[in-house]
Amino acid sequence: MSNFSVNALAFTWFIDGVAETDLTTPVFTFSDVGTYAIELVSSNQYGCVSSASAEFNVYPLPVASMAAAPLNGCVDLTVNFNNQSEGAQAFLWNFGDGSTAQGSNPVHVYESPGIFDVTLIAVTDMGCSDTLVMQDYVEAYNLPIADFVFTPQVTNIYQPVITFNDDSFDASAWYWSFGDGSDATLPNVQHTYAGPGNWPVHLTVWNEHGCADDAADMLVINDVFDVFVPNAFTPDGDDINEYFKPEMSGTAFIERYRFMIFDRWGTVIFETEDPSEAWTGDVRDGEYFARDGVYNWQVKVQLKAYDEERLFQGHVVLIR
Ligand SMILES: [Ca+2]
Repeated sequence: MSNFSVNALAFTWFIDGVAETDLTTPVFTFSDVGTYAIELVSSNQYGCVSSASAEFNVYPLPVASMAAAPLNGCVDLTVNFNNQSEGAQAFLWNFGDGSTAQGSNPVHVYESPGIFDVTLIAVTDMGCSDTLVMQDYVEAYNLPIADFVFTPQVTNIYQPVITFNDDSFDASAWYWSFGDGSDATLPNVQHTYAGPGNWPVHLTVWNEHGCADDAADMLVINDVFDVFVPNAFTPDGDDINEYFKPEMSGTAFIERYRFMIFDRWGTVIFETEDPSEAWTGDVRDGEYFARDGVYNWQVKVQLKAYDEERLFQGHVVLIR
């Protein structure tokens, strides 16, 4: 307390009418909230008395309190904070990762893994504050890193067994999707493909906290067989373009082969099971020459590693 009395020798301080001390400049501690009437009675050497009074307010302290959810999870971890303080009007948050916020219910995203202390300072309109530190309150888990390799890198259907090896970091569970409807849950697996194609392989891994990462790659299984067929030929004896025959890649993989020519009524006028044999434009093994015109052709192939028969068809123009 400050004492501005003049020409006074003795003092008595009253709080709410109760004499508390004779000290000139006492120090009072108020432990209860409220408004206090403070009176100072001063007297001089002649016994003359004078008094002064003032009101003194003791404001309440707030009580800082918080809740948050979720308290742990994978990065980026979004946490909803909820102020539950009593008697405060302003709220200052420190999320422990270098970020701060104001307000009653902030949302914070933890982008880096770690264990974080969260601090809430609750402040009243009168400037009274309470600070709450929640130690190790939020834990953000790191993600695993998904990666894989497979061999052979590029293959064909005669080498359809592919070995997949996990090359992930911090993985404890695996899910493979091989792109053909098959899957597996082992870290290292072999898978056999049924046919050629570009197969999108996908690996998802999880770490011990259930945090996930994905990796993808394209597995190419080449077809071994293709057919190229001309659309015209001229069997006129000039040694130029005399034959009609499908040109094929992968003839070594052929199990069964049938090449047929039809006339306009759908009658077979030439057929062979020899992939090297060509149509020379005759009918029924040279019985007579076919006329100029358009002829339908058909190639049926059964390949050694395939279940299904392949059918190719089109038409060719014969010109003499
Ligand atoms: Ca010719």
